[in-house]
Amino acid sequence: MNTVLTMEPAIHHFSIEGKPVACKKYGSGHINNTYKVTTDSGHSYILQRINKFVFTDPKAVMENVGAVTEYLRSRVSDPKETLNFILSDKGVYYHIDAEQEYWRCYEYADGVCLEAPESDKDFYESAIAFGRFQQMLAQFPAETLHETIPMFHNTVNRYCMFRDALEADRVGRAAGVAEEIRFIMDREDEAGTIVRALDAGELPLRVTHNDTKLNNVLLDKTTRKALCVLDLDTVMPGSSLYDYGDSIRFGAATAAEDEEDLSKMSLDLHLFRVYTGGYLKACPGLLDKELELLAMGAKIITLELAVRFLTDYLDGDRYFKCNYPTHNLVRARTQLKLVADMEEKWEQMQRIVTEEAANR
Ligand code: ADP
Ligand code: GN1
Ligand code: MG
Repeated sequence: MNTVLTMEPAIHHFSIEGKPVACKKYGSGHINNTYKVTTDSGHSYILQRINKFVFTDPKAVMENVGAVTEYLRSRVSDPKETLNFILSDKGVYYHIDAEQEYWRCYEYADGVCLEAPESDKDFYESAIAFGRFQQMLAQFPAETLHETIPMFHNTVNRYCMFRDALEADRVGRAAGVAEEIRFIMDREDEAGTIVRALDAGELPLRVTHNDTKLNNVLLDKTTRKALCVLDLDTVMPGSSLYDYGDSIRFGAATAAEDEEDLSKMSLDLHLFRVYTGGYLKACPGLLDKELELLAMGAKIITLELAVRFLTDYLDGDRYFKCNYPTHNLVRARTQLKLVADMEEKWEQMQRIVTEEAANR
């Protein structure tokens, strides 16, 4: 994946140190086009083309990201603990090229970015990073943030979009996924639990990250301590339950998000406990109702991701990057298998949350 490319010309519009000499595709994000650029003075940068299909207002994204990183910078002890964006020749945090594509550039942080935890400590540290992030943004003025993707984690609306895609059946794939559709529809009522509780004012609306996968956090190379939270594109008002849950969905799973052998996919209860303990420690302000629904957060976000992957499959793979034609279907199936396993382990998940909450 890290192939050497010719230099992306957008880099010349940012005030970087040295002359850019190498440019490689980088990382395994599903949304933006990411490159690592190195210069002759030994500096490295991340250069990204923002996905305009996903983020229809890239300026609003960069206003959010700029405001959040500036706010965090005034609260962290070391500038490496937050992303450091580079100004363009127009004095803003983005560059618009001749094709009206938006680019941004920020300092490459020399750390470890994992697809799966290599030890309990790695996963614990990611919980500390996301928990601390949540805690640091507790007083951030939420009303100043743009809703960069409207109703991003509104699971009820995700079901509506799923129904629309099913009805439209743009590429004729609906007939082949009847079993998956049934599994999803059988859980529709439960999937709305968080949205209903937010609407009823029983759960607080917080400033949340909304994309808390393990590969969106950076660990220190030597100490393996949490260094920095990445991918701030979806920082918006939301629920802590989706943030906590998404980390579990991705990092406490025994297989990759796109594992084809479903027998390999389950919930690792030990890692579930590790993350829960770390998150509750780093984010002590969670309310009783949030604690009560924490395990539900993990189940609902996993279901939501299954719905989103299957919606995109039915829609002809326009949203998530895919490496082969059934990639989204494979992803949806692994998520559904994980939901089924969580149902098997439901009582144990609830007990672990209660125990870790009591041990805080
Ligand atoms: P996407 O929205 O496509 O997921 P990300 O912003 O998460 O894009 O970036 C993709 C990947 O690039 C990340 O998962 C991480 O591996 C790597 N990455 C992003 N920012 C940095 C950074 N500042 N330093 C080092 N690696 C980074
Ligand atoms: C996308 O950008 P990335 O790869 O970190 C997606 C998340 C999904 C995730 C599934 C803006 O995250 O919502 O949970 O894929 N980001 C957006 O892996 O839709
Ligand atoms: Mg990412």
